[in-house]
Amino acid sequence: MDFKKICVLGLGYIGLPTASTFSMNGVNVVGVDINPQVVNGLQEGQLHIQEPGLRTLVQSALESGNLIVKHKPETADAFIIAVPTPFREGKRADLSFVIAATESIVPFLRPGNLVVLESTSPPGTTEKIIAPILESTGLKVGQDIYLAYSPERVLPGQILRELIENARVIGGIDEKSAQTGKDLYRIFVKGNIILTNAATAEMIKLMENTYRDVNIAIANEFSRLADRFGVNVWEAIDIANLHPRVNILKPGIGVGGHCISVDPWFLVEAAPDLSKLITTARLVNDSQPEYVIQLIQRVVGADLQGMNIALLGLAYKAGVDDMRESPAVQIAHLLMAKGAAVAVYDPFRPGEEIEGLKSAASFPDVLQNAELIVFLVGHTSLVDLVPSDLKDLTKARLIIDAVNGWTGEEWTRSPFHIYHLGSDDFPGEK
Ligand code: SAJ
Repeated sequence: MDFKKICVLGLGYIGLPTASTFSMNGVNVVGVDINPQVVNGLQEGQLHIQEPGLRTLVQSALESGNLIVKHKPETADAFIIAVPTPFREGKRADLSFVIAATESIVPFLRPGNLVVLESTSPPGTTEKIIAPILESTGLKVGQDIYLAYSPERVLPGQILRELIENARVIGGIDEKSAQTGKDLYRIFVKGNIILTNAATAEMIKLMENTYRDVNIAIANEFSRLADRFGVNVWEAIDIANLHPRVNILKPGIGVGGHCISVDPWFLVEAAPDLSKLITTARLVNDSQPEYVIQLIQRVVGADLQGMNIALLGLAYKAGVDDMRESPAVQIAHLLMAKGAAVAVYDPFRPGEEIEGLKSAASFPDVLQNAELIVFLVGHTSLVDLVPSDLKDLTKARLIIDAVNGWTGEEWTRSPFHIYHLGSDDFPGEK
């Protein structure tokens, strides 16, 4: 099938790169977002999100004339739905954006159109929720129009490259839909395109992120066990990973972001009786910020009232500016609730207001009054610091390094006393 014009609904971290990449490959793209600020900003060349290379890509796409940005969809050969699926209370998937986006294309559907859902969704969503909405037009899915589920699998920080190079799964409601989906993504995807059915594709996406969550949970649990047994977990993981069938991930301050900390709950919601391990892994990762607070208290004592603590890094992971569901932000709030005087700094958002916290304008600023420094997010610019970069900026001599970024002799011999999460050096009850 030939795609001359497509409509992409939702211009966030996935929709915007996808729309821009299609338009740079000669397709006319109408990018749609319900948020007027997003649409107006993009029309003036302003981006509402940060991702390496995205600004240049979007600007080129807009300048080429192939990408236009609007509030509402219009007729097209294909529609891609890439809106968020957050969760509402009780850890249940909120499909209201997916449903609203699907309903918004109904007046513009024509025979021969393809609709692709990219948003992460509970198993069965494409067949049981999307198909009936599309069929309210009288058009029959599988006969008059094509419908597929194709999960995005790109890693924030590397979206533009992974969008093109990663293998792509396309789950059709029937074979013809899957094949039509392949024709569409082949326009720019260089990786393998694997065809399957819609429910399998939905499950694959959830399995991938759940697998990662469970793997991180066991790393976090290993770090607590290592602390109890007087072992350095980082060294132990490195050595264990030399085994050809072992690949343990890294412990840390918890799992953030809008994917891995959310998606496993979609499986739990769909089948709580069958997902005990998944539930436990979520609870382990969600409790990690509290564990970090306990580590801090083991170093400086239980009473944090009035203590000046500098937190380095606020993003949900290293190398991104995204603060959504960030365990670092959670740690800042937990410390403030205990009366600590918290100063925060993220090199990606200096001077900005983030979830009720104000990032210091510069690295020296965050250290000014610090009595304790806690290194939370391993942004390269922070990992690369050496003791002499800090020592004259602060009177603090205690550091808790939760990312194992400041190691080696220069740190051991420095005037700082450093405690590393998951290592054998923490005082107090183990
Ligand atoms: N984390 C650890 N230890 C690790 C790896 C990660 O504690 O060893 C933490 C990070 O610091 C972060 C969280 O986990 O807080 C998630 O980070 P991530 O890099 O593992 O994943 P995301 O959420 O940025 O992107 C994931 C990716 N999924 C997989 O790798 C299976 C990406 O490919 C998906 O497209 C994305 O979720 C998504 O949108 O679903």
